[in-house]
Amino acid sequence: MGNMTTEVINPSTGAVFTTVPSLDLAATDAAIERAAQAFPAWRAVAPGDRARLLRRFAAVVDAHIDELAGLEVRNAGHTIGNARWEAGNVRDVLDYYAGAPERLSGRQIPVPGGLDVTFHEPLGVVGIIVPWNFPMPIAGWGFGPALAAGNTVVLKPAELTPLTAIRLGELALEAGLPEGVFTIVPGKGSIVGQRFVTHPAVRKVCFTGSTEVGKSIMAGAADQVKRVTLELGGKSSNIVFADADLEKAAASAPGSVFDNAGQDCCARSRLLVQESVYDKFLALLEPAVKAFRVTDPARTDAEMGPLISASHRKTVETYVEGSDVAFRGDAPKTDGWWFPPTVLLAHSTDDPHWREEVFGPVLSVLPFTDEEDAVRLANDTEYGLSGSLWTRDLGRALRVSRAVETGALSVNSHSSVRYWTPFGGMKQSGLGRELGPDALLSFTDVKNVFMAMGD
Ligand code: TAP
Repeated sequence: MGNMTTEVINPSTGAVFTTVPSLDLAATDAAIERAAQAFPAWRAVAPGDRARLLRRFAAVVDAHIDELAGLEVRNAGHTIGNARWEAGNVRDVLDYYAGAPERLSGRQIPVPGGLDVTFHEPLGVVGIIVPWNFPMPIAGWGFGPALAAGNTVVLKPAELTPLTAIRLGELALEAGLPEGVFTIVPGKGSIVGQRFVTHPAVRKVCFTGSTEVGKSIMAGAADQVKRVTLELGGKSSNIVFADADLEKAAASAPGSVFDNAGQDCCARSRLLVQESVYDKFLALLEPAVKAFRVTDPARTDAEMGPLISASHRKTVETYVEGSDVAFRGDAPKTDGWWFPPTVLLAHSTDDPHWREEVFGPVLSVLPFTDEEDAVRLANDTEYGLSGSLWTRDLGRALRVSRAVETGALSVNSHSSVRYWTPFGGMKQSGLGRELGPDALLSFTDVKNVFMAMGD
């Protein structure tokens, strides 16, 4: 292990509460080499046995939900309700992909002169790079299907939020996964993360984080034609048509952008309201925003905790300074990186809070005239991750769903992530899809085998 350490801070108080190792290049190489050595035996584990091990891993995670959730409340300021869901999501994703090893079928293709079959071969070592905003789920969306397909995994948590990943690595061993199959490599993106990109034994990198770093990873991966899955930024729209259930749309809008203090790539941080109901809708929205409970995230009634760090809070603040504030909620005035839910009126599509990903509890509002205008405004961004639309008109719901360029859209709700269904971005929000029935195949390569029949 490298001899450096990182201080881990509780964002609700600003206080350091533990330290973790930060691995250097030699230690990273050693972890990758152990993962490469563990690969042949892991891919050879019989499908039913690999499935059983993943189910056991899921069961061990389930037995530690409260502990894992408690770590995330302290380390990331997530509300306890969210953190329990997140730990449960790791369990569910493991259970879901535990069904995969026994169903990873190839095809038999009719050809003359013999037998032709395809195999979905595991890639080898998969490197997973995780951001700080959802440390547990994003880790699980990578390692669940990667392990199920027969790969070994090295995983780098974000420096700010390493604790749950480190614990999941220990729980994997407790569940009986062999040494080297799933290794947590805490450290810096510029050292550990970069090494996943450059080390030839790492055959695929799954990266979730900023579009800027994602682009550099894609460029770096080209050198070895390394596979990548990228889940990047977003600037998603919540489109409210005049014919919608306005009360319901207004009541749910705060959660769609302020959940996890807005540090969610799927946050509906743009609110598009049809102009005929614009004033009425804002009047309904104001009390909902003011009632959004920002408090100690360990409290079961907390709806929002603090931002992740002091520097991130400064960045978020720059979007509010000098902007037209419609109304704001409340936040504790104590130590810690608190920020109140804030609604801003956009005056132009060039306003930075309308155009850029704020990644904080800031909602930018703009009126639109008709369906065509709504679609044009929603698509006026380099991102394309998620979004919502509210209408009672089924035809319009279908037309707008097809027209908005995003990877995941919900009608009369704000759902983006369900482990049964594909998740990922269009345009500069990403490349590839996680979760759902097909994600497994992105951790494999197809091999075609022809066997001559003979005479
Ligand atoms: P990033 O700075 O991109 O960091 C993400 C991860 O990449 C961290 O583990 C980071 O390590 C590592 N990293 C940084 N530089 C690297 C490099 N040169 N090579 C390899 N790895 C490197 O983003 P962030 O600030 O953590 O997260 C916020 C952003 O991520 C937002 O823009 C958000 O939209 C996006 N995001 C997107 C999604 C999805 S699903 N699309 C989900 C979450 C977040 P360190 O720990 O050293 O920084």
